[in-house]
Amino acid sequence: MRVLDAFSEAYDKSPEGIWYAPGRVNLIGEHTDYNDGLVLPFAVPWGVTLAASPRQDDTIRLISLQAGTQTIDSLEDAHGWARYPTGVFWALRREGLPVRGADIAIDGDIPEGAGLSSSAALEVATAFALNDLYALAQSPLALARISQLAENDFAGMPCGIMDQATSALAKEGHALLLDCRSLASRHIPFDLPAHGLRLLIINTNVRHALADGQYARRRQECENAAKHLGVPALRDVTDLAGALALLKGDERKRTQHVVTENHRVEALIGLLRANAVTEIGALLNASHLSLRDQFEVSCPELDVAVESALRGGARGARMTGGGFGGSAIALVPADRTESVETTVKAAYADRGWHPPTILTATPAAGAHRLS
Ligand code: GAF
Repeated sequence: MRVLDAFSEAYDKSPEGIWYAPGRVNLIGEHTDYNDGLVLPFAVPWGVTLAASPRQDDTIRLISLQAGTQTIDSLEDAHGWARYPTGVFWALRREGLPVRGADIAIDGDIPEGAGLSSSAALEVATAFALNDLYALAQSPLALARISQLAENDFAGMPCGIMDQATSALAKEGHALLLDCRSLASRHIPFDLPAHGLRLLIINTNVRHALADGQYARRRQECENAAKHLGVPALRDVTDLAGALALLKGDERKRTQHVVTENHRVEALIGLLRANAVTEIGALLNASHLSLRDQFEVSCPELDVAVESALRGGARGARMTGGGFGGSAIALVPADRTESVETTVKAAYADRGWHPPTILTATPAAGAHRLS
C-alpha cells in the first residue's frame, strides 16, 4: 500500500494504524445544510487514506503523496491543505480532549477540483485516526462535527455539516438522509443499476475564484432573510408565499430556493420509498434551475453540462455541491451513457473549453479503520 510505504520511508517506523474517509456527492438538498434543512448525499468510491502514529510531543508531521510535506510545531504554521488535518487537532484540543502530536502520511484519489469534498475527507480521516490513537471514544457524528469546526473556525470556510457527516456516516449502497438541525440520519437504499440507471458525475474541471467569497455571502443572505422573517432558520418557513411577500431582492430569491429545495428532498425520498427511482429526474432538473436562477451559484460550465446531458438522454441533471464550478450529476439510463458522454463532451468542445471528466458514482462506505 502506497501510504504505508510513504509512512515507513518518511518516519523510519510502521504506523500504528491506517484509516480511510471518502469524499461525497450530493443527490439533492443543496445549500440547505446551513439553513438547518435536509440533504441527501452519498459517499463516492474515492477518498483519503491516512497512516498515523501518535507522538510524545505536540508536533504534527504531515506528508501527502499529492501535496508535499509540512511540519507543524505551532498550529499557525499550517498553510494550504495542511490547515484541514491541523484544524482537527485544534478542534479536538478546543473540546478539551487529550490530543498531542502525530506522524501522518496521506494518500488521496478524489478527483482534483471536482467539488467532491476532498477537504472533508481529509478532516474526517484525521479525526477518525486521532479518535483511535488517543482513545477519545467519540461517535462518528461527533467526529463529523469536530471536522466541521476545524473547517469553519480553523480553515476559515463557513460550510455546513453535510460533507463531513456524509464522509463519517455513509453506508455502501445507500444515500444518507440527514436532518441538519436535529442531526438525525437515515440510510436510504439507493440501487440505480437495479432500475437500469446510472448516476454520472460530470467534473467541469473548473473552479471559479469567487467560489469561497460567494459561499459565505449566500450563507449570510440566508441568515439575514431568516432574521427578517423572524424564524430561527429558513428551514422554519412554512408559508412560502407569505414569506416571499415580506422579502425582496436577493433575500427573497435565496429563501425561495432553500424552502423549495427542502420540499424537493422530501419529494425525492417519497419517490425512492415508492420504488419510483426512474421519476426522480424532474426533481433534479428543478433543483438545478432553482440553484441557477434563485440561489445564483451555477456557472456556464455547469449549465452546459446539465443542458447537454439532458439532450444526450439523461433523465435529470443538476449541479452538485457549492457551485461556481466543480461537478454536475446526471441520472442516465445505462444504455444512454455513451450518448450522454458524447453530447456533453461535444458541447464543451464547441465552446473551446477544456474537456470535462465523466465518472460513474456508486454509493460507497463511510470512514473506517483499514488496519
Ligand atoms: C459545500 C459545503 F461545504 C456544504 O456544507 C454545503 O453547504 C454545500 O456546499 C452546498 O450544499 O459543499
